[in-house]
Amino acid sequence: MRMKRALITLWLVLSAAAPARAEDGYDLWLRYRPVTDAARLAEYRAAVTQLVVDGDSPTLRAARDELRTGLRGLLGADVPLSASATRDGAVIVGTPASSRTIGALGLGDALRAVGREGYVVRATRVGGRRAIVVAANSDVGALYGAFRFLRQLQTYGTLANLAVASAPKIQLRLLNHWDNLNRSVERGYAGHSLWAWDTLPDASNPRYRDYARANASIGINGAVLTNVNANARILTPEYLAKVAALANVFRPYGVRVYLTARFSAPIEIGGLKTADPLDPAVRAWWKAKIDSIYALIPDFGGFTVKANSEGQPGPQDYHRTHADGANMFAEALAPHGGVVMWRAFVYSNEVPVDRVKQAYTEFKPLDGQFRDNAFVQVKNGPLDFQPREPFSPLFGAMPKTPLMMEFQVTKEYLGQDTHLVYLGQEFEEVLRSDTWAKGKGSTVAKVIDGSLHGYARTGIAGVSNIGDDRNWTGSQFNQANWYAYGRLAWDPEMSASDIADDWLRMTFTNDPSFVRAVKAMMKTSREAVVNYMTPLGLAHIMATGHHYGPGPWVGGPNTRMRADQTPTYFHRADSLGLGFDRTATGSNALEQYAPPIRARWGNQRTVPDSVLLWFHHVGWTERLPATHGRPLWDELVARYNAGVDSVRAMQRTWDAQRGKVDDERFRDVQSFLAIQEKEARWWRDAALTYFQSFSHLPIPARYEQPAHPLQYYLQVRCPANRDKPRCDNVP
Ligand code: GCV
Repeated sequence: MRMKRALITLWLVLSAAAPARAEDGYDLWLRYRPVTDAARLAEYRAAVTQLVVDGDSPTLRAARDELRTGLRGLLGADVPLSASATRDGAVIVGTPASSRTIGALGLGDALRAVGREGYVVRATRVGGRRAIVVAANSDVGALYGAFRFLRQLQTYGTLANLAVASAPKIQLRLLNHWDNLNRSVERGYAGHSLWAWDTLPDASNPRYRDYARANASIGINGAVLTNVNANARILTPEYLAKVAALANVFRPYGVRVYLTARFSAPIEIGGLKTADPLDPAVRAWWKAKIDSIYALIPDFGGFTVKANSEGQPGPQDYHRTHADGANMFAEALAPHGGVVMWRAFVYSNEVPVDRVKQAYTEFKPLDGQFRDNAFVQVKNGPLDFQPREPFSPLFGAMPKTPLMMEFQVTKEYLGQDTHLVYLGQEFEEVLRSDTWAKGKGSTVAKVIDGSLHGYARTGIAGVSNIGDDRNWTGSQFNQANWYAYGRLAWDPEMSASDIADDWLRMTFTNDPSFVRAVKAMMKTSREAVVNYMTPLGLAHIMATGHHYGPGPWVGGPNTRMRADQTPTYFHRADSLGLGFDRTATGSNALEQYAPPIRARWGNQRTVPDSVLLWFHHVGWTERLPATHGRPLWDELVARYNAGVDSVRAMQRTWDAQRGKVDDERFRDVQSFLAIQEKEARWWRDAALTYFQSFSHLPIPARYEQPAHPLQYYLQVRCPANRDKPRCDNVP
């Protein structure tokens, strides 16, 4: 025993002294670096002595390979493969169908409870010997279980009495890639698209597999490969062959491919004169197209469709409804088991009374008219992925139509690549929001996991933040948002804090002082961005087009843009006050919510500060509970300053981690936080000097005064149409 300890200590010393592998973020949360806690390492080495993977499907081979790589990295030595458990410490992986050992273990009830994709990971005895069983009903369940087992070691959890059972609460857990065929990525801040259409299908790329591995490790089981602003060419045989090649790489990892369908494809690539969804020739064209896709990709998932929104064609062009359009696809996909995900992000040609009312107005009347393999995919809020919005009133309002959640993982409106914002907090806030659709406790999570309305199908989509940057997501901490999205898609009731804990341990270090401090930092980061960009329920005051940096002044009669695309439309500042009256005296968007919410949010005495200016136009000197009894102007100044202060606190927290993590990533994060601090000040000063031109009130002397007059901020330019807008003259 003494000898063993000494050897372990020697190995720890040697591995610490060995030249470190470059930490460029490529490995994500699957780093598998040596366990540095000697007691845990001893425990793991005793508990894991051989690997038995029963079955030889591509998916079980992927599980075996992952376990071998992971265990070798974590334990510092190969764990030998064995055909059967011959000693204490076997890790046995498989399904009752692939493994006689697992079949004989009497896991029937436990396995029944975890369904097709779930798993059971258990310390047990097999033939009188200690073993750990990773069991599932399907090969992909076993793969998920293998990742879960590795996570136990990566996070330094004990293996004693290990007893984990888990099943996803949502069936379709998808990433939506807004990737174009020229490899640009709409709202992408991490380089080019991963999909190298020019070299597919002939050339593969290790990143395709690593992408699928990363997704499988968090349970993501589908990828919509193309932009919702769709290009019909993806549906041509040339491109479908490329899609099939990607599908082949992803398949062992349980990741199915989906595409976006351009509604006018029958005209553009089919030679038809119309795309009318009720025209028999159009329907026949789509049916034939879909049949041809399944001939190439038998497990093709289906289509996401953006129609009659922001200039995209759709059924309304032919005076048909969204349901008519969706049902045409659903009917053709149904025989193959495919689905259509019809987006509710509609943005019609007419400027509406209030843009945030539109999705509900158009879709609610269609409830019950969609075929059962059609989803309606709804953005988390009624507007467009703002730092904070109330939940979309559609959640809870369409009991007869499976609603999918659409989150945006890429941070279009939240500082894009550089600002550190942990979206776990935002996703959690939305998922826990109570719609009151069936009384108290009717949370958004229960709507989308199907439990509230008994949906037979369930799904969730996250707009991907992934590109070909070496670190995948443009910044080290943006990886946490991909990770958190996947974990919440598996279980929408999980705590964002627990997810951050796991992510930090796997991505950086298990050092408890690091995990404690940096987790706290991540948890405050979302409120920080809300405060320095859009406090108190403000929204969409970003510069127009690229949405990077402040632009609250954009709008009014002198712009050539539609009113409802401009910040002045949304914040409604005037000499009296600030905010959009969405109560009965204004646009009455509030009527789209359930009565208890209407009552609370509609009353200035009870509305929470988080949505104050979303629903109310408040006088500059008005004192409300939501402004902590301070005049609105003072509260606004306090919030913008709090945002900047939080970023400075984040910097201090991070600076204190020097030496606890590798230098490469430490410096990366540090330099981005410096950009964030500078830009938080820019946001604060630009917004406050602008709003001050209405309030005519001073910024109290106890606060930092703006570095420049409003005129200065008006001339800061961020070039549009760049992957990563960098702005000139940021103060
Ligand atoms: C893909 C916002 C974004 C657009 C995006 C659109 C959508 O308007 O700015 O880039 O288009 O949402 O979700 O369809």
